[in-house]
Amino acid sequence: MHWWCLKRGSRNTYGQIGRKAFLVLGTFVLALAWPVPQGWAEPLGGSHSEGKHEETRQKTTLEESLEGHRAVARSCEEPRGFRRIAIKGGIKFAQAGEVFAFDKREIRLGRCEEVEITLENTDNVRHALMTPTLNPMFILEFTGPGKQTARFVTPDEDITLEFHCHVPTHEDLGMEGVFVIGKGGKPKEKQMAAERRFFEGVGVLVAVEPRKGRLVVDHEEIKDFMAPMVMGYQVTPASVLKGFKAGEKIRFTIDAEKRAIVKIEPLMFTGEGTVILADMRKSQIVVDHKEIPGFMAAMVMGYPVKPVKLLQGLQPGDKIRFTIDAEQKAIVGISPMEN
Ligand SMILES: [Cu+2]
Repeated sequence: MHWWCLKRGSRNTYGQIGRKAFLVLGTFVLALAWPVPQGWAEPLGGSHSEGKHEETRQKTTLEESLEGHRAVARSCEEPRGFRRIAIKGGIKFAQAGEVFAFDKREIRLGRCEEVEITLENTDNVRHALMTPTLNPMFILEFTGPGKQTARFVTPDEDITLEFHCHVPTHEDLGMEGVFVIGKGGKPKEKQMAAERRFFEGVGVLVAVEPRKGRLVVDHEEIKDFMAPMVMGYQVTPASVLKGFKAGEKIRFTIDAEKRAIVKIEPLMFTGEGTVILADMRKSQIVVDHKEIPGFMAAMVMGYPVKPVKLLQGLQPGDKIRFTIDAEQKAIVGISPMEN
């Protein structure tokens, strides 16, 4: 099966040869970055880094909280060492601006080491010591005053793992710290991606093949998943592709477990209407438009316009056809209509 490639609307022989080279290089880089199995996703072009890409969208609180609790580090199979650590937790360890705290805030551990933690809770309330990102998760939780002991094995990796009191609000009130394992460091992107299931991307459809349940999309960076590039993906179910055409801007959701795109939403809508006001200074247009299917009912509405030069020469009463980019929340294309 061959996928023709089309990038930035150009299609020439030299470009195609260049892209074949990119395909090989891209596959190689991809194999390093994320274990994409053959057959469901393949790069069809080089990274399109020449364009300006939108800043990565803000994550929702839910996503952030899921991310915070994602297991990123696995214990090693055979511990190479052993150590005991005593940690105390309670009101009396709090510093200025805090209510609760641990007496130790940074604990250095070896790689692949069995660690026995004895937590002394010096308050008569419930406290915990939890490492949410360790896999399997480590937790000690009990009402004090008192002591409890449990063990875990550190991963064989230079990584910094946060620990905190899991009792609601206690972490924000100061009860947190870090285990620095080996030299410490951020979790590897690769591991993070492998543990995560859904990824959202934005791009322009290059080809749609409903019968094969496939699409090709020229997409922006997909955070923690893939650099900007032209890629072919499986789509499941294939009916998700219904109604989409090449050239459309979309937002799509990749299910890493199903190895396919499982959801597509349009990001471009076309409307028709009459100009009420074209304001170059504010880069806005007010337009009395018909229904924009899937986007908005018929109404008089003001929209930002990008770039502002699209407004040049427009007069009240002009009939126009316009394109709305739902991601930028702006009109990004305007063309005059006859009558
Ligand atoms: Cu607590």
